Amino acid sequence: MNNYYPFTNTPLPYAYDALEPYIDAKTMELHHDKHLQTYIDNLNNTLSNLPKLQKVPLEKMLAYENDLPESVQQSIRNNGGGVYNHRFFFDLLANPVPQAPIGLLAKYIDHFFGNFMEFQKQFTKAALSVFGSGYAWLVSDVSGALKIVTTANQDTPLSQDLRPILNLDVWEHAYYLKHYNVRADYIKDWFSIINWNHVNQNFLNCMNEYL
Ligand code: MN3
Repeated sequence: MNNYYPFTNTPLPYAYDALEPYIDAKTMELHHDKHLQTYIDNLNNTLSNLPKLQKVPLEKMLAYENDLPESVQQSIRNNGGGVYNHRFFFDLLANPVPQAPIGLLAKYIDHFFGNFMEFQKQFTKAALSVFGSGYAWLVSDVSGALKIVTTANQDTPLSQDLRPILNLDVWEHAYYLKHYNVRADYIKDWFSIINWNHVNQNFLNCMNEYL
């Protein structure tokens, strides 16, 4: 994973068709090779004559985006967010996967949401509520509490002092070829390909920050 300028489009950790029948190969190919590539190219262009920012890791630029020079703030928010959010999203998918959370995360989900079914309900509701393009997230706040939040466009939760654990891209380009306009069907299919091993690892990394 390269976190500094110049950013490169690292390959998906699985084949384009690995997520079939839940997400089709063509969607994955376009999503990774075209959409993510465009964010990477635009981010590199934005940073090309800013040597100081070239030494700042992507996550840090996004966490402190309000401190960035005004002339590039919006571009880094959009394109840097586009790179961060897509990498995060793609890395948490696999097929086949365990169909429910594992490890300590499973216990925390039960604690904060009641049970996994209730979590699914609340997460689905949040993902459906995103007007236009954006993401739904499971995050940990500074007190270690789990929360479901949404972000618009390519905004990330990092600037709100939230630690991402899981995200779902609900831009239409993520599902339109297969699921057409029916976001609810896409969300349902996405629940079948969440790599809970990696999600649990994200969760444990967040928890370690507070210890
Ligand atoms: Mn996308």
